[in-house]
Amino acid sequence: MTQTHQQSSRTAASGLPEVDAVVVGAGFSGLYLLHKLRGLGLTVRVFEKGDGVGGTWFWNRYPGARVDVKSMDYSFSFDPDLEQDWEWTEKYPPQEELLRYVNHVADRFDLRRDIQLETRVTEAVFDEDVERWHVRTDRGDQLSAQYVIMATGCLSTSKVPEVPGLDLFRGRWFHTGHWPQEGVDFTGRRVGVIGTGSSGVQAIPRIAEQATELTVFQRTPNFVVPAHNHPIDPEHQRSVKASYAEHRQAARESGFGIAVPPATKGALEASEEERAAHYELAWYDPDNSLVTFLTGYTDMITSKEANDTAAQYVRDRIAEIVEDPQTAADLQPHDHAFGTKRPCLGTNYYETYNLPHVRLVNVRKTPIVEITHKGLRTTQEEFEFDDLVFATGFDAMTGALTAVDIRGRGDVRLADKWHAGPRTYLGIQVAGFPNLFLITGPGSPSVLSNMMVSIEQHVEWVADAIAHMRAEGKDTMEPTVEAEDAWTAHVDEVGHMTLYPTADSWYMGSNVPGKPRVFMPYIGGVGPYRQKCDEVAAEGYEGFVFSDADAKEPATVS
Ligand code: N01
Repeated sequence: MTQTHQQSSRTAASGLPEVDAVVVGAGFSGLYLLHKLRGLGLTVRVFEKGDGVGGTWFWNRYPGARVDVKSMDYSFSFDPDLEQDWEWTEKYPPQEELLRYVNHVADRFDLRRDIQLETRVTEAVFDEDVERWHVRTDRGDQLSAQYVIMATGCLSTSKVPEVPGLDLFRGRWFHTGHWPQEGVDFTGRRVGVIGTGSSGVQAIPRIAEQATELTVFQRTPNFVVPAHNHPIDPEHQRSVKASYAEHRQAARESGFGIAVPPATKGALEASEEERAAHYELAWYDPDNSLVTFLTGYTDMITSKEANDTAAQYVRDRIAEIVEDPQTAADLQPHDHAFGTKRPCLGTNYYETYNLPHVRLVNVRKTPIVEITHKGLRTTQEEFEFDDLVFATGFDAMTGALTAVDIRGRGDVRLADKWHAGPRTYLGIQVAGFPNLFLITGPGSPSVLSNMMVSIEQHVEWVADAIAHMRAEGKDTMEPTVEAEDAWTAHVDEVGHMTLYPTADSWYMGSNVPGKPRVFMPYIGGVGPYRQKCDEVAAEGYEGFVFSDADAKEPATVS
Protein backbone atom coordinates (compact mmCIF):
# COMPACT_ATOMS: atom_id res chain seq x y z
CA MET A 1 0.00 0.00 0.00
CA THR A 2 1.42 3.40 -0.84
CA GLN A 3 1.58 6.14 1.73
CA THR A 4 -0.95 8.22 -0.19
CA HIS A 5 -3.49 5.44 -0.24
CA GLN A 6 -3.01 4.85 3.40
CA GLN A 7 -3.53 8.49 4.23
CA SER A 8 -6.68 8.88 2.24
CA SER A 9 -8.24 5.72 3.66
CA ARG A 10 -7.43 6.89 7.18
CA THR A 11 -8.98 10.20 6.46
CA ALA A 12 -12.04 8.60 5.08
CA ALA A 13 -12.27 6.57 8.28
CA SER A 14 -12.03 9.64 10.50
CA GLY A 15 -14.37 11.65 8.29
CA LEU A 16 -12.23 14.77 8.70
CA PRO A 17 -10.84 16.93 5.94
CA GLU A 18 -7.18 16.12 5.62
CA VAL A 19 -4.04 18.15 5.05
CA ASP A 20 -0.47 17.03 5.30
CA ALA A 21 0.53 19.79 7.68
CA VAL A 22 -1.13 22.29 9.97
CA VAL A 23 1.03 25.28 10.81
CA VAL A 24 0.02 27.38 13.78
CA GLY A 25 0.91 31.05 13.34
CA ALA A 26 1.61 33.28 10.34
CA GLY A 27 4.60 35.24 11.55
CA PHE A 28 8.02 34.88 9.96
CA SER A 29 8.21 31.18 10.94
CA GLY A 30 4.76 30.24 9.71
CA LEU A 31 5.23 32.00 6.37
CA TYR A 32 8.57 30.42 5.65
CA LEU A 33 7.26 27.00 6.71
CA LEU A 34 4.36 27.31 4.32
CA HIS A 35 6.70 28.21 1.47
CA LYS A 36 9.12 25.42 2.31
CA LEU A 37 6.53 22.67 2.84
CA ARG A 38 4.69 23.59 -0.33
CA GLY A 39 8.00 23.14 -2.09
CA LEU A 40 8.00 19.53 -0.85
CA GLY A 41 4.56 19.04 -2.38
CA LEU A 42 2.70 19.01 0.93
CA THR A 43 -0.78 20.36 1.44
CA VAL A 44 -0.59 22.93 4.22
CA ARG A 45 -3.11 24.95 6.21
CA VAL A 46 -1.85 27.85 8.29
CA PHE A 47 -4.06 29.18 11.09
CA GLU A 48 -3.42 32.67 12.41
CA LYS A 49 -5.15 34.35 15.34
CA GLY A 50 -4.66 37.89 14.03
CA ASP A 51 -6.51 39.43 11.13
CA GLY A 52 -3.25 39.86 9.26
CA VAL A 53 0.07 38.11 8.87
CA GLY A 54 3.22 39.21 10.70
CA GLY A 55 3.08 37.71 14.21
CA THR A 56 5.18 39.85 16.53
CA TRP A 57 5.14 42.71 14.04
CA PHE A 58 1.39 42.49 13.63
CA TRP A 59 0.67 42.73 17.35
CA ASN A 60 3.41 44.95 18.76
CA ARG A 61 2.39 48.34 17.38
CA TYR A 62 3.14 50.43 20.44
CA PRO A 63 4.81 53.81 19.87
CA GLY A 64 8.52 53.37 19.22
CA ALA A 65 8.30 49.66 18.38
CA ARG A 66 11.21 48.64 16.22
CA VAL A 67 13.49 45.63 16.06
CA ASP A 68 16.81 45.84 17.83
CA VAL A 69 18.75 43.62 15.48
CA LYS A 70 20.06 45.44 12.38
CA SER A 71 17.75 45.26 9.38
CA MET A 72 20.40 43.76 7.13
CA ASP A 73 20.61 40.86 9.60
CA TYR A 74 16.97 40.69 10.68
CA SER A 75 15.60 39.54 7.35
CA PHE A 76 15.15 36.35 5.36
CA SER A 77 18.21 34.93 3.67
CA PHE A 78 16.56 31.98 1.92
CA ASP A 79 15.84 33.80 -1.32
CA PRO A 80 18.74 35.72 -2.91
CA ASP A 81 16.37 37.81 -5.05
CA LEU A 82 14.28 38.83 -2.05
CA GLU A 83 17.30 39.92 -0.04
CA GLN A 84 18.66 41.87 -3.02
CA ASP A 85 15.35 43.49 -3.96
CA TRP A 86 14.20 44.69 -0.57
CA GLU A 87 15.58 48.08 0.42
CA TRP A 88 15.79 48.78 4.14
CA THR A 89 15.56 52.38 5.24
CA GLU A 90 16.98 52.36 8.76
CA LYS A 91 19.56 50.61 10.89
CA TYR A 92 16.67 49.32 13.04
CA PRO A 93 13.44 49.32 11.01
CA PRO A 94 10.24 50.39 12.73
CA GLN A 95 7.29 48.04 13.17
CA GLU A 96 5.47 49.53 10.14
CA GLU A 97 8.37 48.72 7.83
CA LEU A 98 8.72 45.19 9.20
CA LEU A 99 5.01 44.62 8.72
CA ARG A 100 5.32 45.85 5.13
CA TYR A 101 8.20 43.44 4.63
CA VAL A 102 6.23 40.47 6.04
CA ASN A 103 3.28 41.32 3.81
CA HIS A 104 5.58 41.63 0.83
CA VAL A 105 6.91 38.12 1.57
CA ALA A 106 3.34 36.77 1.84
CA ASP A 107 2.46 38.25 -1.56
CA ARG A 108 5.73 37.53 -3.29
CA PHE A 109 5.49 33.81 -2.55
CA ASP A 110 1.72 33.68 -3.00
CA LEU A 111 1.20 32.45 0.55
CA ARG A 112 -2.16 33.96 1.50
CA ARG A 113 -4.33 31.33 -0.17
CA ASP A 114 -3.34 28.74 2.46
CA ILE A 115 -3.61 31.04 5.47
CA GLN A 116 -6.81 31.26 7.48
CA LEU A 117 -6.81 34.47 9.54
CA GLU A 118 -8.73 35.29 12.73
CA THR A 119 -8.61 31.64 13.71
CA ARG A 120 -7.04 30.30 16.88
CA VAL A 121 -6.02 26.68 17.11
CA THR A 122 -7.49 25.46 20.38
CA GLU A 123 -6.69 21.77 20.36
CA ALA A 124 -4.39 19.23 18.70
CA VAL A 125 -4.85 15.62 19.72
CA PHE A 126 -2.75 12.76 18.41
CA ASP A 127 -4.89 9.83 17.32
CA GLU A 128 -2.70 6.80 17.87
CA ASP A 129 -4.87 4.51 15.77
CA VAL A 130 -4.36 6.46 12.58
CA GLU A 131 -1.15 8.25 13.64
CA ARG A 132 -2.48 11.64 12.70
CA TRP A 133 -3.29 14.84 14.55
CA HIS A 134 -6.88 15.94 15.03
CA VAL A 135 -6.80 19.73 15.08
CA ARG A 136 -9.63 22.02 16.18
CA THR A 137 -9.98 25.80 16.04
CA ASP A 138 -12.13 28.39 17.79
CA ARG A 139 -14.05 28.82 14.52
CA GLY A 140 -15.18 25.21 14.52
CA ASP A 141 -12.67 23.91 11.97
CA GLN A 142 -11.64 20.30 12.39
CA LEU A 143 -8.82 18.80 10.38
CA SER A 144 -6.73 15.70 10.25
CA ALA A 145 -3.04 16.42 9.73
CA GLN A 146 0.02 14.25 9.59
CA TYR A 147 2.26 17.01 10.94
CA VAL A 148 1.53 19.89 13.30
CA ILE A 149 4.09 22.64 13.43
CA MET A 150 3.92 25.28 16.12
CA ALA A 151 5.14 28.57 14.70
CA THR A 152 3.58 30.42 17.58
CA GLY A 153 6.51 32.63 18.56
CA CYS A 154 8.35 32.86 21.86
CA LEU A 155 6.85 36.15 22.99
CA SER A 156 3.24 36.13 21.93
CA THR A 157 1.19 35.39 25.05
CA SER A 158 1.03 38.78 26.71
CA LYS A 159 0.66 39.16 30.42
CA VAL A 160 -0.94 41.85 32.59
CA PRO A 161 0.27 42.03 36.17
CA GLU A 162 -1.46 40.07 38.88
CA VAL A 163 -2.57 43.29 40.60
CA PRO A 164 -6.23 43.44 41.63
CA GLY A 165 -8.65 46.05 40.32
CA LEU A 166 -8.04 46.34 36.56
CA ASP A 167 -11.74 45.76 35.91
CA LEU A 168 -12.51 48.85 38.02
CA PHE A 169 -10.31 51.25 36.03
CA ARG A 170 -12.46 53.80 34.18
CA GLY A 171 -9.77 55.04 31.77
CA ARG A 172 -8.32 53.32 28.73
CA TRP A 173 -5.72 50.59 29.14
CA PHE A 174 -3.41 48.93 26.66
CA HIS A 175 -0.84 46.14 26.56
CA THR A 176 2.18 46.80 24.35
CA GLY A 177 1.94 43.26 22.95
CA HIS A 178 -1.66 43.74 21.77
CA TRP A 179 -1.70 47.33 20.64
CA PRO A 180 -4.76 48.71 18.80
CA GLN A 181 -4.24 48.70 15.05
CA GLU A 182 -5.48 52.26 14.69
CA GLY A 183 -2.84 53.53 17.16
CA VAL A 184 -3.37 55.52 20.33
CA ASP A 185 -3.16 59.28 20.78
CA PHE A 186 -1.91 60.28 24.23
CA THR A 187 -2.03 64.04 23.56
CA GLY A 188 -3.13 65.94 26.63
CA ARG A 189 -3.47 62.81 28.76
CA ARG A 190 -2.11 61.63 32.08
CA VAL A 191 -0.49 58.27 31.43
CA GLY A 192 0.90 55.57 33.70
CA VAL A 193 3.30 53.00 32.21
CA ILE A 194 4.06 49.79 34.10
CA GLY A 195 7.16 47.93 33.01
CA THR A 196 10.65 48.86 31.83
CA GLY A 197 11.73 45.95 29.62
CA SER A 198 12.44 46.36 25.89
CA SER A 199 8.85 47.40 25.11
CA GLY A 200 8.60 49.95 27.91
CA VAL A 201 12.03 51.35 27.09
CA GLN A 202 10.98 51.96 23.49
CA ALA A 203 7.50 53.27 24.28
CA ILE A 204 8.26 55.58 27.22
CA PRO A 205 10.15 58.34 25.33
CA ARG A 206 7.49 58.35 22.58
CA ILE A 207 4.55 58.49 24.98
CA ALA A 208 6.35 61.30 26.83
CA GLU A 209 6.29 63.34 23.61
CA GLN A 210 2.48 63.41 23.73
CA ALA A 211 1.33 62.98 27.31
CA THR A 212 0.91 65.92 29.69
CA GLU A 213 2.00 63.73 32.58
CA LEU A 214 3.82 60.43 32.38
CA THR A 215 4.52 58.25 35.40
CA VAL A 216 6.67 55.16 34.92
CA PHE A 217 6.36 52.32 37.41
CA GLN A 218 9.62 50.43 37.47
CA ARG A 219 10.17 47.19 39.35
CA THR A 220 13.59 46.26 37.97
CA PRO A 221 15.87 48.77 36.27
CA ASN A 222 17.34 47.41 33.06
CA PHE A 223 20.55 48.05 31.18
CA VAL A 224 19.67 50.35 28.28
CA VAL A 225 22.30 51.01 25.63
CA PRO A 226 21.85 53.82 23.06
CA ALA A 227 20.43 52.43 19.80
CA HIS A 228 21.96 55.11 17.55
CA ASN A 229 19.26 54.34 15.04
CA HIS A 230 19.75 56.19 11.77
CA PRO A 231 18.90 55.95 8.08
CA ILE A 232 20.94 53.27 6.33
CA ASP A 233 23.75 54.57 4.25
CA PRO A 234 22.94 53.33 0.72
CA GLU A 235 26.61 52.55 0.15
CA HIS A 236 26.64 50.35 3.27
CA GLN A 237 23.50 48.56 2.09
CA ARG A 238 25.08 47.95 -1.32
CA SER A 239 28.29 46.63 0.16
CA VAL A 240 26.51 44.17 2.50
CA LYS A 241 24.37 42.98 -0.39
CA ALA A 242 27.45 42.50 -2.55
CA SER A 243 28.67 39.80 -0.18
CA TYR A 244 25.41 38.80 1.45
CA ALA A 245 26.09 35.06 1.28
CA GLU A 246 29.30 35.39 3.32
CA HIS A 247 27.64 37.82 5.72
CA ARG A 248 24.76 35.41 6.35
CA GLN A 249 27.08 32.46 6.76
CA ALA A 250 29.10 34.30 9.39
CA ALA A 251 25.85 35.01 11.28
CA ARG A 252 24.88 31.33 11.11
CA GLU A 253 28.20 30.31 12.61
CA SER A 254 28.20 32.97 15.33
CA GLY A 255 27.12 32.83 18.97
CA PHE A 256 24.04 35.06 18.79
CA GLY A 257 23.19 34.87 15.10
CA ILE A 258 24.84 38.20 14.41
CA ALA A 259 28.17 38.34 12.64
CA VAL A 260 30.69 39.99 14.96
CA PRO A 261 34.40 39.31 15.33
CA PRO A 262 34.94 36.74 18.09
CA ALA A 263 36.34 37.97 21.40
CA THR A 264 39.94 37.04 21.97
CA LYS A 265 40.39 37.69 25.67
CA GLY A 266 38.54 38.09 28.95
CA ALA A 267 37.55 41.48 30.34
CA LEU A 268 39.76 40.91 33.35
CA GLU A 269 42.77 40.17 31.14
CA ALA A 270 42.34 43.53 29.41
CA SER A 271 43.85 46.66 30.94
CA GLU A 272 41.53 49.27 32.39
CA GLU A 273 42.28 51.54 29.41
CA GLU A 274 41.50 48.80 26.91
CA ARG A 275 38.21 48.05 28.64
CA ALA A 276 37.26 51.70 28.81
CA ALA A 277 37.98 52.08 25.08
CA HIS A 278 35.86 49.04 24.26
CA TYR A 279 32.92 50.17 26.38
CA GLU A 280 33.11 53.70 24.94
CA LEU A 281 32.82 52.15 21.49
CA ALA A 282 29.96 49.87 22.57
CA TRP A 283 28.11 52.91 23.96
CA TYR A 284 28.90 55.67 21.46
CA ASP A 285 29.64 53.99 18.13
CA PRO A 286 26.75 54.67 15.72
CA ASP A 287 27.25 51.17 14.31
CA ASN A 288 27.12 49.42 17.67
CA SER A 289 24.64 46.62 18.19
CA LEU A 290 22.77 44.95 21.01
CA VAL A 291 25.52 42.39 21.41
CA THR A 292 28.55 44.71 21.30
CA PHE A 293 28.88 44.74 25.09
CA LEU A 294 28.26 41.00 25.39
CA THR A 295 30.63 39.83 22.69
CA GLY A 296 33.61 42.09 23.39
CA TYR A 297 35.13 39.74 25.95
CA THR A 298 35.05 35.98 26.35
CA ASP A 299 33.96 36.05 29.99
CA MET A 300 31.11 38.57 29.96
CA ILE A 301 28.39 36.02 30.63
CA THR A 302 30.39 33.64 32.76
CA SER A 303 32.23 35.85 35.25
CA LYS A 304 30.42 38.22 37.58
CA GLU A 305 33.59 40.23 38.08
CA ALA A 306 34.13 40.63 34.34
CA ASN A 307 30.47 41.46 33.81
CA ASP A 308 30.61 44.07 36.58
CA THR A 309 33.09 46.12 34.56
CA ALA A 310 30.48 46.60 31.81
CA ALA A 311 27.62 47.00 34.29
CA GLN A 312 29.49 49.73 36.11
CA TYR A 313 30.23 51.51 32.84
CA VAL A 314 26.50 51.66 32.09
CA ARG A 315 25.63 52.77 35.64
CA ASP A 316 28.14 55.61 35.28
CA ARG A 317 26.50 56.75 32.03
CA ILE A 318 23.08 56.75 33.72
CA ALA A 319 24.43 58.91 36.53
CA GLU A 320 25.85 61.29 33.92
CA ILE A 321 22.65 61.60 31.90
CA VAL A 322 19.92 61.69 34.54
CA GLU A 323 19.87 64.97 36.43
CA ASP A 324 17.90 64.05 39.53
CA PRO A 325 20.23 61.94 41.72
CA GLN A 326 17.44 59.82 43.24
CA THR A 327 15.97 59.05 39.81
CA ALA A 328 19.43 58.19 38.51
CA ALA A 329 20.01 55.86 41.46
CA ASP A 330 16.65 54.18 40.91
CA LEU A 331 17.46 53.65 37.22
CA GLN A 332 20.81 51.98 37.91
CA PRO A 333 20.60 48.17 37.80
CA HIS A 334 22.39 46.44 40.66
CA ASP A 335 20.40 43.26 41.09
CA HIS A 336 21.39 41.37 37.95
CA ALA A 337 24.38 41.00 35.67
CA PHE A 338 24.44 42.80 32.33
CA GLY A 339 22.68 40.65 29.74
CA THR A 340 21.10 38.16 32.15
CA LYS A 341 17.81 39.96 31.64
CA ARG A 342 17.43 40.93 28.00
CA PRO A 343 19.38 44.20 27.63
CA CYS A 344 17.53 46.99 25.85
CA LEU A 345 18.35 49.46 23.13
CA GLY A 346 16.96 52.91 23.78
CA THR A 347 16.49 56.22 22.05
CA ASN A 348 16.46 59.09 24.54
CA TYR A 349 15.43 56.64 27.24
CA TYR A 350 17.40 58.00 30.19
CA GLU A 351 17.12 61.56 28.86
CA THR A 352 13.31 61.28 29.06
CA TYR A 353 13.50 61.25 32.86
CA ASN A 354 14.89 64.81 32.78
CA LEU A 355 11.61 66.11 31.35
CA PRO A 356 9.53 67.98 33.91
CA HIS A 357 6.34 66.03 33.22
CA VAL A 358 7.96 62.58 33.52
CA ARG A 359 8.33 60.82 36.85
CA LEU A 360 9.82 57.47 37.83
CA VAL A 361 8.27 55.47 40.67
CA ASN A 362 10.38 52.68 42.11
CA VAL A 363 7.82 49.99 42.85
CA ARG A 364 10.47 47.77 44.36
CA LYS A 365 10.44 50.28 47.24
CA THR A 366 6.73 51.11 47.13
CA PRO A 367 4.91 48.23 45.43
CA ILE A 368 1.69 48.61 43.49
CA VAL A 369 -1.15 47.48 45.75
CA GLU A 370 -4.12 47.78 43.43
CA ILE A 371 -5.52 49.41 40.34
CA THR A 372 -8.37 51.74 41.23
CA HIS A 373 -11.16 53.26 39.17
CA LYS A 374 -9.06 56.44 38.84
CA GLY A 375 -5.57 55.00 38.44
CA LEU A 376 -3.51 52.99 40.84
CA ARG A 377 -2.32 52.89 44.41
CA THR A 378 1.11 52.01 45.72
CA THR A 379 1.96 51.38 49.36
CA GLN A 380 2.80 55.08 49.54
CA GLU A 381 0.64 57.06 47.15
CA GLU A 382 -2.48 57.21 45.03
CA PHE A 383 -2.20 58.10 41.32
CA GLU A 384 -4.81 59.29 38.83
CA PHE A 385 -4.51 58.47 35.14
CA ASP A 386 -6.48 58.77 31.94
CA ASP A 387 -4.57 55.84 30.43
CA LEU A 388 -2.62 52.88 31.72
CA VAL A 389 -0.04 51.12 29.56
CA PHE A 390 1.12 47.65 30.51
CA ALA A 391 4.57 46.96 29.13
CA THR A 392 4.60 43.92 31.36
CA GLY A 393 5.79 41.26 28.96
CA PHE A 394 4.83 37.74 28.05
CA ASP A 395 4.48 34.19 29.27
CA ALA A 396 7.59 33.54 27.24
CA MET A 397 8.67 30.47 25.28
CA THR A 398 6.10 28.02 26.64
CA GLY A 399 2.98 30.21 27.04
CA ALA A 400 1.80 30.02 23.44
CA LEU A 401 2.45 26.26 23.30
CA THR A 402 0.67 25.28 26.48
CA ALA A 403 -2.22 27.63 25.64
CA VAL A 404 -3.21 25.09 22.97
CA ASP A 405 -4.59 21.83 24.33
CA ILE A 406 -1.93 19.60 22.80
CA ARG A 407 -2.24 15.91 23.65
CA GLY A 408 0.17 13.25 22.47
CA ARG A 409 0.43 9.52 22.99
CA GLY A 410 -1.65 8.19 25.88
CA ASP A 411 -3.63 11.45 25.87
CA VAL A 412 -0.75 13.12 27.76
CA ARG A 413 -1.06 16.91 27.73
CA LEU A 414 1.99 18.92 26.75
CA ALA A 415 1.21 21.33 29.60
CA ASP A 416 1.26 18.41 32.08
CA LYS A 417 4.41 16.90 30.65
CA TRP A 418 6.07 20.30 31.11
CA HIS A 419 4.75 20.94 34.62
CA ALA A 420 8.33 21.09 35.98
CA GLY A 421 9.68 22.97 32.95
CA PRO A 422 9.90 22.35 29.21
CA ARG A 423 11.57 19.16 28.00
CA THR A 424 12.52 18.85 24.35
CA TYR A 425 15.07 17.28 22.09
CA LEU A 426 16.96 20.10 20.36
CA GLY A 427 14.06 22.43 21.10
CA ILE A 428 12.35 20.92 18.07
CA GLN A 429 10.43 17.85 19.23
CA VAL A 430 8.97 16.34 22.37
CA ALA A 431 8.96 12.63 23.27
CA GLY A 432 5.46 11.20 23.07
CA PHE A 433 4.28 13.88 20.61
CA PRO A 434 5.01 12.37 17.19
CA ASN A 435 5.19 14.70 14.21
CA LEU A 436 4.69 17.74 16.42
CA PHE A 437 7.44 20.24 15.63
CA LEU A 438 8.33 23.44 17.48
CA ILE A 439 9.95 26.37 15.74
CA THR A 440 12.44 28.11 18.05
CA GLY A 441 11.14 26.05 20.95
CA PRO A 442 12.57 25.92 24.47
CA GLY A 443 15.91 24.14 24.44
CA SER A 444 17.06 25.95 21.29
CA PRO A 445 18.94 29.28 21.01
CA SER A 446 15.75 31.11 19.91
CA VAL A 447 15.39 34.24 22.09
CA LEU A 448 19.12 34.37 22.74
CA SER A 449 19.73 34.88 19.06
CA ASN A 450 18.81 36.86 16.03
CA MET A 451 15.40 35.22 15.60
CA MET A 452 15.57 35.26 11.81
CA VAL A 453 18.66 33.07 11.78
CA SER A 454 17.13 30.61 14.24
CA ILE A 455 13.77 30.57 12.47
CA GLU A 456 15.34 29.78 9.13
CA GLN A 457 17.52 27.06 10.62
CA HIS A 458 14.55 25.35 12.31
CA VAL A 459 12.23 25.64 9.31
CA GLU A 460 14.89 24.15 7.03
CA TRP A 461 15.78 21.38 9.48
CA VAL A 462 12.11 20.42 9.98
CA ALA A 463 11.43 20.52 6.23
CA ASP A 464 14.47 18.28 5.63
CA ALA A 465 13.27 15.86 8.34
CA ILE A 466 9.82 15.67 6.73
CA ALA A 467 11.38 15.16 3.29
CA HIS A 468 13.49 12.36 4.80
CA MET A 469 10.41 10.71 6.31
CA ARG A 470 8.56 10.81 3.03
CA ALA A 471 11.50 9.52 1.05
CA GLU A 472 11.94 6.65 3.51
CA GLY A 473 8.22 5.86 3.79
CA LYS A 474 8.04 6.80 7.47
CA ASP A 475 4.81 7.92 9.03
CA THR A 476 5.92 9.44 12.31
CA MET A 477 9.00 10.86 13.93
CA GLU A 478 9.63 11.63 17.57
CA PRO A 479 12.57 11.74 19.94
CA THR A 480 13.36 8.99 22.39
CA VAL A 481 12.92 9.82 26.05
CA GLU A 482 16.65 9.20 26.50
CA ALA A 483 17.61 11.74 23.83
CA GLU A 484 15.19 14.26 25.28
CA ASP A 485 16.46 13.75 28.83
CA ALA A 486 20.07 14.09 27.75
CA TRP A 487 19.38 17.26 25.74
CA THR A 488 17.31 18.85 28.50
CA ALA A 489 20.12 18.12 30.99
CA HIS A 490 22.66 19.58 28.57
CA VAL A 491 20.63 22.78 28.09
CA ASP A 492 20.43 23.14 31.86
CA GLU A 493 24.09 22.38 32.40
CA VAL A 494 25.31 24.87 29.80
CA GLY A 495 22.88 27.47 31.14
CA HIS A 496 24.32 27.03 34.62
CA MET A 497 27.85 27.59 33.34
CA THR A 498 26.74 31.20 32.78
CA LEU A 499 25.34 34.00 34.89
CA TYR A 500 21.90 33.78 33.22
CA PRO A 501 20.22 31.66 35.91
CA THR A 502 21.24 34.17 38.59
CA ALA A 503 18.66 36.71 37.37
CA ASP A 504 14.90 36.79 37.78
CA SER A 505 14.09 36.97 34.10
CA TRP A 506 11.52 35.71 31.66
CA TYR A 507 14.27 33.41 30.32
CA MET A 508 13.90 31.69 33.71
CA GLY A 509 10.10 31.88 33.78
CA SER A 510 10.38 34.12 36.86
CA ASN A 511 7.94 36.71 35.53
CA VAL A 512 4.98 34.33 35.68
CA PRO A 513 3.85 33.36 39.18
CA GLY A 514 3.98 29.59 39.64
CA LYS A 515 6.00 28.95 36.48
CA PRO A 516 8.89 26.55 37.12
CA ARG A 517 12.25 28.29 37.43
CA VAL A 518 14.14 26.77 34.52
CA PHE A 519 16.53 28.44 32.10
CA MET A 520 14.60 27.72 28.91
CA PRO A 521 16.72 28.78 25.91
CA TYR A 522 19.96 27.09 24.85
CA ILE A 523 23.04 29.27 25.37
CA GLY A 524 25.52 26.97 23.63
CA GLY A 525 25.60 29.35 20.65
CA VAL A 526 23.81 29.44 17.32
CA GLY A 527 26.80 28.02 15.39
CA PRO A 528 27.52 25.00 17.62
CA TYR A 529 23.80 24.32 17.96
CA ARG A 530 23.34 24.27 14.18
CA GLN A 531 26.29 21.92 13.89
CA LYS A 532 24.72 19.58 16.46
CA CYS A 533 21.38 19.57 14.60
CA ASP A 534 23.16 18.87 11.30
CA GLU A 535 25.15 16.04 12.86
CA VAL A 536 21.99 14.48 14.29
CA ALA A 537 20.43 14.50 10.81
CA ALA A 538 23.58 13.19 9.16
CA GLU A 539 23.65 10.29 11.64
CA GLY A 540 20.23 9.16 10.42
CA TYR A 541 18.36 11.38 12.90
CA GLU A 542 20.12 10.05 15.93
CA GLY A 543 17.91 10.19 19.01
CA PHE A 544 14.69 10.04 17.00
CA VAL A 545 12.48 7.05 16.27
CA PHE A 546 10.32 6.62 13.21
CA SER A 547 7.31 4.47 12.52
CA ASP A 548 6.84 2.91 9.10
CA ALA A 549 3.98 3.74 6.82
CA ASP A 550 3.32 0.07 6.24
CA ALA A 551 4.41 -1.74 9.39
CA LYS A 552 2.51 0.11 12.10
CA GLU A 553 5.00 -0.42 14.87
CA PRO A 554 4.25 1.94 17.76
CA ALA A 555 7.32 3.92 18.72
CA THR A 556 9.01 2.79 21.89
CA VAL A 557 8.49 6.00 23.81
CA SER A 558 6.10 7.08 26.50
O1 N01 B 1 8.64 42.49 28.49
P1 N01 B 1 9.67 42.21 29.68
P2 N01 B 1 8.85 43.36 27.17
N1 N01 B 1 4.61 45.19 38.61
O2 N01 B 1 9.20 40.96 30.33
C1 N01 B 1 7.61 44.63 34.55
C2 N01 B 1 11.38 41.21 23.07
N2 N01 B 1 11.21 42.55 22.57
O3 N01 B 1 7.58 43.32 26.41
O4 N01 B 1 11.74 42.96 35.40
C3 N01 B 1 5.57 45.98 38.13
O5 N01 B 1 11.06 42.29 29.23
C4 N01 B 1 8.87 43.81 34.57
O6 N01 B 1 9.54 43.97 35.80
P3 N01 B 1 10.57 42.82 36.30
C5 N01 B 1 12.67 41.14 23.87
O7 N01 B 1 13.21 39.86 23.75
C6 N01 B 1 12.05 42.95 21.60
O8 N01 B 1 9.43 44.66 27.47
O9 N01 B 1 9.85 41.51 36.09
N3 N01 B 1 6.28 45.70 37.03
C7 N01 B 1 9.60 44.39 33.38
O10 N01 B 1 10.18 45.62 33.68
C8 N01 B 1 12.17 41.41 25.25
O11 N01 B 1 13.03 40.99 26.27
C9 N01 B 1 11.96 44.21 21.14
O12 N01 B 1 10.81 43.13 37.70
C10 N01 B 1 6.00 44.58 36.39
C11 N01 B 1 8.44 44.64 32.40
O13 N01 B 1 7.26 44.71 33.18
C12 N01 B 1 10.87 40.69 25.24
O14 N01 B 1 10.33 40.93 23.96
C13 N01 B 1 11.03 45.09 21.63
C14 N01 B 1 4.99 43.70 36.83
C15 N01 B 1 8.30 43.51 31.42
O15 N01 B 1 9.44 43.44 30.64
C16 N01 B 1 9.87 41.14 26.28
O16 N01 B 1 9.93 42.55 26.39
C17 N01 B 1 10.17 44.66 22.61
C18 N01 B 1 4.29 44.05 38.00
N4 N01 B 1 3.36 43.26 38.52
C19 N01 B 1 10.27 43.39 23.07
N5 N01 B 1 4.95 42.65 35.97
C20 N01 B 1 12.89 44.63 20.10
O17 N01 B 1 13.39 43.86 19.30
C21 N01 B 1 5.90 42.87 35.04
N6 N01 B 1 6.53 44.03 35.29
C22 N01 B 1 13.22 46.01 20.10
